[in-house]
Amino acid sequence: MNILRIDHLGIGVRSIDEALPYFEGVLGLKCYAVEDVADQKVKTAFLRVGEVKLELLEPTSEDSAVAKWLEKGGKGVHHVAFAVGDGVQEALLEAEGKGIRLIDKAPRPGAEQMMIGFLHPKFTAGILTELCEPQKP
Ligand code: CMX
Repeated sequence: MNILRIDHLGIGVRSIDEALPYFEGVLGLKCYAVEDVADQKVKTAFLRVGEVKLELLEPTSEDSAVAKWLEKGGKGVHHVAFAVGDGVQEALLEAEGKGIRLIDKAPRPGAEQMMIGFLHPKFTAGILTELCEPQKP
């Protein structure tokens, strides 16, 4: 599948404003971008940790996937995002061919000008898995 690295860890929070003082004030990380991802019904805040990023996810609608996850008691890491080298579409097809249920049949836009696609956690050792690559210009 040509996984290049972990791109980011998605961390679900009720409120970015309430979570940031821990990440910035205690861990000393810096939030460098805040972005609404309308398609996913979340507001995101990004912090860099070496070459990996943390993506804080605050639901912007009660019917967003993150809101439902929080509502059911979800806490902390919500998903792991892997950067793929040969395209998200190809990686999704490869995963499907190996029996993995796809959440996204085709890549869709995510934060930071990335194209993203999710694999279902029931088929991925319980880890909601995102595959991502930079959008092509
Ligand atoms: N990690 C692990 N398991 C998860 C999960 C998560 N983040 N979210 C849900 N699940 C599990 C649930 O616990 C549930 O398991 P059980 O059947 O054992 O109870 C199962 O998946 C189904 O969950 P559900 O609550 O019934 O919710 P849905 O089926 O409606 O949705 C999912 C689950 C994964 C398909 C949905 O959350 C989804 O489409 N996620 C992908 C999109 C997303 O999360 N976007 C936000 C991030 C945006 C970004 O990074 O830009």
